[in-house]
Amino acid sequence: MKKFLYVCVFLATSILGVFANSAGDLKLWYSAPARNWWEALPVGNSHLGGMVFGGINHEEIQLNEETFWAGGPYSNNRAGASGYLDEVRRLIFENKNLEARTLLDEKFMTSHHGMRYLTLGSLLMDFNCEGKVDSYYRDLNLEDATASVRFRCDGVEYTRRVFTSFSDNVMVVEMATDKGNKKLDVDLRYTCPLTSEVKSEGDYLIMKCNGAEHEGIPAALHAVVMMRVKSDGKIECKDGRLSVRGASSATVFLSAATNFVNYQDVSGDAYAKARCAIEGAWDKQNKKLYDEHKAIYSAQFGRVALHLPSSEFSKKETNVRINEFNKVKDCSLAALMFQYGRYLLISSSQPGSQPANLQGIWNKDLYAPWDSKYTININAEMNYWPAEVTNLSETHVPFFQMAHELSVTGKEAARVLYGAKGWVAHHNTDIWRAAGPVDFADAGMWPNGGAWVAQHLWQHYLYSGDKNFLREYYPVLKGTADFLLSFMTKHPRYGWRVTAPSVSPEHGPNGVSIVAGCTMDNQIAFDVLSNTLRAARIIGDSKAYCDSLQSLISQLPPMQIGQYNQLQEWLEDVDDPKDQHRHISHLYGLYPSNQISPYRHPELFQAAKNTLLQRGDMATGWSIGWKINFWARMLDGNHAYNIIRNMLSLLPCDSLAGKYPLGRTYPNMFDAHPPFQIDGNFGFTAGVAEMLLQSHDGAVHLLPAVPDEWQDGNVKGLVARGGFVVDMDWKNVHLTKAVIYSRIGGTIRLRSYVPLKGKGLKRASGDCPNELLCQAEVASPLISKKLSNPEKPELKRIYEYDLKTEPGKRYVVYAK
Ligand code: FUC
Repeated sequence: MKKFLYVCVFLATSILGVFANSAGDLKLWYSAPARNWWEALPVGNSHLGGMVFGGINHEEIQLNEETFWAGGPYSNNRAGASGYLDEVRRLIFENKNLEARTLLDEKFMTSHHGMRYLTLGSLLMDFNCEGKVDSYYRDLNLEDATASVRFRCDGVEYTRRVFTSFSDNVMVVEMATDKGNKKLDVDLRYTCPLTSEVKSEGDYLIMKCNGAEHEGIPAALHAVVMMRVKSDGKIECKDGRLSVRGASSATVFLSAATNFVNYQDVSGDAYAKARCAIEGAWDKQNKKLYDEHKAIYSAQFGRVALHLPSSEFSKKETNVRINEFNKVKDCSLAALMFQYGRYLLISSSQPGSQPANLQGIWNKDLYAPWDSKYTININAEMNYWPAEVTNLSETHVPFFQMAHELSVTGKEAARVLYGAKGWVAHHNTDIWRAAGPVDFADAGMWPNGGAWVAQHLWQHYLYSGDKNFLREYYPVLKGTADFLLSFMTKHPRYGWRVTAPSVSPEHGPNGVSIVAGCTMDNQIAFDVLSNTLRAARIIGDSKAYCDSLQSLISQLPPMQIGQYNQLQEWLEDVDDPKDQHRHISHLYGLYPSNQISPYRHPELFQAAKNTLLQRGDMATGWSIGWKINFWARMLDGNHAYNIIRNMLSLLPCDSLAGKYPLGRTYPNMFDAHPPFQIDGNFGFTAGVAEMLLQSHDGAVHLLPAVPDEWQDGNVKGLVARGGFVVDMDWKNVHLTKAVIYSRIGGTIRLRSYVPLKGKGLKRASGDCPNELLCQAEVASPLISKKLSNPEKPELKRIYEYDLKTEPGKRYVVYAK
């Protein structure tokens, strides 16, 4: 009896030990295998992705390779379209928007609406665990980017660990039984919904998967997946299976590649690439493989730490925590979601890879929602909002590369569609960098996709101060300004220069979206022109060119306040205060841009707030992500936290969406539009960062929007414009200490709600002393004549200090 008790206590403590460990802020964990894809856990190294189900007798790892897309190089610029531009404009200016839309649908669209991102099928694993199973546990560890499974079957402990190596570009699946027990039998095979063939080649099991035709564009890509196993058991590779028998451990090396070289070239050797990856990894000991993987991953992930108050509820498994988030106090779940966004960005976007698409790199379907493409009227940009501020600048690189490639395809689009100079892209693109309009005119005729994407180049410069980077990408940035210089036309009624035709994304008064010069267009144009102007001055472009930019800036329409004290979405005052549309495009100027400041233009700030209140707090996943950032910019941490609550609400899976109308987070913490769209995860992460640190409005604002719920906490490693890395501690929602590391020197202007002390701190005086921090401006004078309720925003008192820094030095400041 004593012995039995001892065994029970031992088992209980070891299981509790597991649970206690896994209750940390950096693990997603579960007590049962995934029943569906939204419970499976994502691993990825930006090229290769896997969704790990963690089954007991039957494991599935759904596979993706980032370049496996349908179709092949193509263009969707409609020949002859530019011949109809004047007619379209005439109709718009005569208020015949419906007729303009009909003409656009007829003359500007093609049958090519973008290619789709494909799944690569799955790796299936069948085991021999027939007996009684207990002590099941699986997790995703954000500290080392591994997914693990363990359980006991008939008293034998089985473990599995999966990672997609950042150093060797292979997926590694390590399996073992405890105490060298030779009980491990496993059969490995592939399944793929596309036409595929599987063959063995020595001890390699290889699948060749044909790509897919789409909208008449033939499949130019195929993929090769291969795997090989190391084990102390007996290995056999035949009849479409790799089998291991009587092993105590086995390690699968799996690789995948396509013949994609770049958006114009599909002459790659998929087989050679996949084989080379496995051969490169094969001779390494498992420990070395893991160590090298972890070193690369954690060098990025480990730069930022965030601690928010935890409670007894934080110890529960992840799906339970999401389900209970709105009923109990478990603030640290928001920290986990924040870090998960960083994990997903690192795992889906690395230099040399494709940018993260609508689902990052994780897609189980042949026909994914919205083709899992790049929607560049908000979603793809949102993916990269956390990149600089959460210290993951290298993840931004694929997006810069995409901007460069679009500047090539978009030059042709500008010429063919509008007879214009420079380059343009519309509201979608894909791996082939199609730049023409897609879907239908009301959504697709939006000429700002390239312009918005290119703003990320300027933002990278503001965070890094890297003039070589600016020089390299200046032609891309300038190309968006060149387009506007030749495309924007004088509005016959108002005299302002406007974009026409255009839309305020996916939204229009009276059901027609086609308009001239909506507010978002004007704000984007202001960014394009004024940031290109700054870059032109740094690079030393001609005075004549700078003057032309300046002149167009002065002719842009102003932001306007309408009859409901709202910021107008269009040139005319036609907003509906009851409209809850997910796109709040006219607040682009509030976030991600910086054209609406509470200090410089309080009326405009108040109007933006009214717009936000009118649109409400609930939305699709990505729109909630945007709203967190908006409320952070409103300097209202409590409201931002309410939006966080809306995001952290469980949706078990898509088939139950009807029963969980408010569910916005799946059990695996993927964000739910629904369906799954990764932008919501990235918008969330950027939003939390924005609540803690802002640097867009002439200063580095420490803790601008901490909610009351986050009483005490600390954050390390966030980055401000000007290249300042900031650590902060707070108590009772007030800053107690900040440590600032200066990467490139320069004076930092600090803004805080509490008075500060510290060596070298001086009360701020005069203009903002750092050009990377003083990008704050409003396009042109505000029209406020219709403001019927001129409420001033209630702002907390701020304190501002200047601190001169040297590159590579650290500075400490304290609350007085
Ligand atoms: C835009 C949005 C949708 C969705 C799609 C991918 O069309 O309006 O909500 O996010 O992109």
